[in-house]
Amino acid sequence: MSESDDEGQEREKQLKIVIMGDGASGKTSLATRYSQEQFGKQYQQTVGVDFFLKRIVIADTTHVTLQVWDIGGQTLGGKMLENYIFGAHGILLVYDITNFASFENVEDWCGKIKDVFKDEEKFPHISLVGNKMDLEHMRAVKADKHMKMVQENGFSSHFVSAKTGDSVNVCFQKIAADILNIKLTKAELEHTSSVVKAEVVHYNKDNAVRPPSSQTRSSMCTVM
Ligand code: G3D
Ligand code: MG
Repeated sequence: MSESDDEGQEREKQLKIVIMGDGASGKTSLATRYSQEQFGKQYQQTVGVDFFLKRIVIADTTHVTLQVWDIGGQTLGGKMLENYIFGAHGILLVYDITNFASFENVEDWCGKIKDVFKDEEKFPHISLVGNKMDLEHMRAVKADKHMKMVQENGFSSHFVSAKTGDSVNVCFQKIAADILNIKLTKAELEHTSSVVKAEVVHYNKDNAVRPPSSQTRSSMCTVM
């Protein structure tokens, strides 16, 4: 399918999704896995990549472009952090299931989100994402602790492995569907081959403070 024969133009939506969490929790690995279906290669070495675009189809009819942002080395006190979060439709709070501190710090990351969105009408969809499920034998955060946090805060819940790719596509697919209020059937959740295109984007650092509007989506990006 070419770009132009997408007859459902008015149905095409773009969602800003931000991946947050402690350093080494696996944010970049998750972004790499989702965008390029690989682990620990190119993406991390690619200077100047702030987000990538991934076009997906939900429930066979809704075309969505996910604009996935990795906050990179931004810490909670980082000056640019608010600009990364601003305008997000969905936020993944990623922690490493083998690192308890990374789980505890999720609350602080969440506090930052509340701060940024305190005057906004729409609060983003927030998902608690336990990464490194391939290291189950080294788990330091019990699943019930994870579920308690999910329930107390109204988060959605995901467990993934960026390393093996386990549940990564489904995680993003489900988050996008939740944001758009589309209910996926079990079959659809398991059928993750509806990804049609992924692009890595170079985004001018000088402009990084502003999230791009949906109108400018592909024209302002350099596609690798
Ligand atoms: P960050 O972007 O949140 O800082 P990274 O995290 O994506 O750079 O990942 C930090 C380290 O965790 C990396 O290891 C990476 O390979 C590893 N990692 C990320 N996701 C997974 C996962 O799902 N399973 C396992 N086993 N490891 C993972 P190094 O050794 O390169 O620092
Ligand atoms: Mg990183």
